[in-house]
Amino acid sequence: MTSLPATAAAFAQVPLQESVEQGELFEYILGDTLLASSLYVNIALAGLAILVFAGLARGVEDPRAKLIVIATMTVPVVSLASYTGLASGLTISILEMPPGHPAVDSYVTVGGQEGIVSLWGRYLTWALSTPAILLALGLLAGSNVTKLLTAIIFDIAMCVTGLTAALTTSSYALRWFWFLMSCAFFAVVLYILLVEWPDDAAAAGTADIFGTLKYLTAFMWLGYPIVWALGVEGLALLPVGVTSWAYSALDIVAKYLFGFLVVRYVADEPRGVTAGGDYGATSGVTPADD
Ligand code: RET
Repeated sequence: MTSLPATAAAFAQVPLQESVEQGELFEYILGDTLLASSLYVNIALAGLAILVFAGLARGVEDPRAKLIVIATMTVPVVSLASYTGLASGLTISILEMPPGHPAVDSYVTVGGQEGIVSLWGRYLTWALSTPAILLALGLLAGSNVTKLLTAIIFDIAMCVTGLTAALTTSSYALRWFWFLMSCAFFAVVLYILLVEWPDDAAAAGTADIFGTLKYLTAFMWLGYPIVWALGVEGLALLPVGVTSWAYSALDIVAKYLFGFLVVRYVADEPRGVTAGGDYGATSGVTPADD
């Protein structure tokens, strides 16, 4: 039997995980103008984007065109909730990094807890918003279901492993291992976007708009892992406010400008969007019987 002092000593070794109150995080964010503005500006823009997209798509009749609009509108809808969750302190934590992490020198203390400010809610909600972006792109390109699902599944895997990288506190090397795994999944998404879908779009007659969206998406999305690597989660070369603004700036283009271009194009209901046997098209094409 273990003696009482030995049990007490064992308990003393268990690190007590102090939890920071949401209210303390909410106020901490408000006290950091750069960090706060990176979130609140996006709450406003997400709300505006929902209204603008709905206004642009008012007269859309074709079910397939409507599906593309709904997929695109999902993005600011998720974004509004995501940024509100971050700003309220709900999806933010103070995390103590593993030994060797460069951010150890730039810790903050909130509610008695020391660590970095991790806005992990971003990675979580990307698992909902980025599949919607890919759904809109895949539908525009006239992708088959196999490619569409492959892109979406690997994209969700990318976001979840990115979240895991951010939340790993056991080992510095393990954080980067998760990061690399996420990059590998990202490569699959980029392959479909840049190699597979352009041919489909050419066949569907949407090559012009798809060409623009393809470059916009590939270029902007490549920015996210770069920000992760340079930001407070990775090499900690950028402070938390700058890291957060970098993501927010990428979001403004990758979500709102992207969405605007998609909805504006689809609102005219061009044949490339309404034709094709799948997804409730109205052009009178009889679906294949296989
Ligand atoms: C992480 C870190 C791990 C490695 C990779 C990443 C990629 C993230 C991307 C995010 C795109 C987000 C968008 C959000 C819009 O709502 C998770 C940063 C590869 C590509 C477009």
